[in-house]
Amino acid sequence: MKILITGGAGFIGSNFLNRFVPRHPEHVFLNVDCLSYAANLKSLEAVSGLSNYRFVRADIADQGQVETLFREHEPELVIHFAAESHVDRSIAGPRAFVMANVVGTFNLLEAFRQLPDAGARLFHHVSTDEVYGSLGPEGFFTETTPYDPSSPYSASKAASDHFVRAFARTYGLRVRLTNCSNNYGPRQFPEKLIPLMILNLVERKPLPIYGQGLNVRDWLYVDDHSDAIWAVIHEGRDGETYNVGGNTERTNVAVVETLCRVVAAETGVEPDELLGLMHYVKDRPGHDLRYAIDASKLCDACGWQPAETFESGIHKTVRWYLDNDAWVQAVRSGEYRGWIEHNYGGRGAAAKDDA
Ligand code: NAD
Ligand code: TDX
Repeated sequence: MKILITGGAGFIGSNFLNRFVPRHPEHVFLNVDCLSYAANLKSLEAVSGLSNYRFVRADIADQGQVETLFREHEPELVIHFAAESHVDRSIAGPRAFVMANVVGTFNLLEAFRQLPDAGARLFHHVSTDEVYGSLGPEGFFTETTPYDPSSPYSASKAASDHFVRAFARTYGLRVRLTNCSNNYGPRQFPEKLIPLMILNLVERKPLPIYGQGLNVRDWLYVDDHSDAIWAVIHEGRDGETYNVGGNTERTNVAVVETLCRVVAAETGVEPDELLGLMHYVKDRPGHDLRYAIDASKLCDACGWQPAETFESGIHKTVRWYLDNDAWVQAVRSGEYRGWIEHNYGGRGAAAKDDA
């Protein structure tokens, strides 16, 4: 099968490709990514030489590039990860989120529905639990919870979800959606809570906790998310949405304390020295209090269960960041951006094979 993956150079997409490209030589995986600040081709070194993997640099917000790609490759399955994904950036500059997440998704759907025999192909949309807004201290998000997004990021993801479902109903497309809780694991860009804190701990920098640190997130190890998407593609039903979550609610303070203790143990430092770096800063505007997922529909329909506990996943994640200094330095230094520009040229020059 020809599988077109968008956003495969980002955190979740690259972990997905590292997991499934080597296991499935019978499928061809075409990774389409514009290589934004959040992308890292170093995350794909293990698969980039495999014969069933190809990379194309393209911007999904560019209608012409998307049309060319779809005409040329005629994917049987699209798995759509690409997005602007950082909530704080969406508060500082929401326009990029409308372009990538709303216009980008729309362009993919438009090109998808024009493929020959489009109704026989499958479009899998990767989305977030943030579309449901904020929970109080009790209850869980289910697939029927009304949409109530709080940030420009979550509003743009909500809009993209609506377009996917509307295109299915209007044009008879086969679509499936997954709305997942917060992911963590290797290869995550260090602007999100867990990698940011790990790297600050290693460098003994302050650990900035928004507000009182009592906001709750439901954490899921990234490979468990990838397995959930694979399970929905193989066992799920067309037109359906599946919530994905790890039943692992933690306050932000509890997450940061755990990270302090794990990094201390892994590096032979006194935990108190690291715990002393915790530092409370101004809260995020529109900061959702709590996310918690009821994943029973997915578990019942597709037989999915998370394999990692929070403790095992956090240990693996801390170890990965400690062992992959070259990846970390590349993301942090301007040198990596220079390499991308040198090798891949301007953002507009895509829709042709680059590797
Ligand atoms: P990420 O920011 O790490 O990666 C996003 C990737 O998309 C990058 O490689 C980037 O270059 C690419 N991209 C962005 N705009 C593009 C464009 N216009 N054209 C082509 N490529 C573009 O994000 P992530 O954390 O890997 O998230 C992947 C998907 O999963 C997103 O749709 C996100 O909404 C969703 N999601 C993320 C989480 C999470 O906790 N990270 C949870 C639930 C859902
Ligand atoms: O420095 C920080 N300090 C802090 O207290 C950062 C970066 C975050 N936080 C808090 C804000 C949140 O309550 O930690 C929590 C997690 O923050 P993020 O890592 O920014 O994630 P979140 O805002 O919850 O959104 C994430 O989960 C769902 C992803 O960014 C989205 O892409 C995904 O859809």
